[in-house]
Amino acid sequence: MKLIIAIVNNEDSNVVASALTKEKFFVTKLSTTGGFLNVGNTTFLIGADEAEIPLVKETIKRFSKTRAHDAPSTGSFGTGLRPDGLPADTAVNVGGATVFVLGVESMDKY
Ligand code: 2BA
Repeated sequence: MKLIIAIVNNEDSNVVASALTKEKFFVTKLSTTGGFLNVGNTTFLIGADEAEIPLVKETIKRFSKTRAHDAPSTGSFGTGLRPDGLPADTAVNVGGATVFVLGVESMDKY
């Protein structure tokens, strides 16, 4: 058993959730916020067998688009913690999706 943690753009989250559910995967969606842009994204938790990981990844990848997003102004960092060397008004590419796969010691449903 593996736990897939996938961070997906909010705009793609409904279609990704639908596609995973259609493939019979169990999915939990968390409302999360990216630490860099400070905008909302969606984190999926998916428990699946190891053999199913390629299909989970392919499904997420198929529906997760890459988008340009303006990097925050210095003020958005609150205390001027904008990373060095990042010019003002820089756009960054966000996504498709960022996917982690973790081992699971056990999973029980009561
Ligand atoms: P954010 O942290 O809001 O990052 C949004 C985008 O900003 C990133 O897109 C990347 O292009 C850029 N970025 C992030 N941190 C940066 C930095 N320190 N310096 C310069 N540019 C930076 P993605 O890489 O596609 O990430 C999308 C979202 O996925 C992130 O939102 C974050 O919520 C999550 N994420 C990505 N990599 C992660 C990691 N290694 N660990 C935890 N969360 C991650």
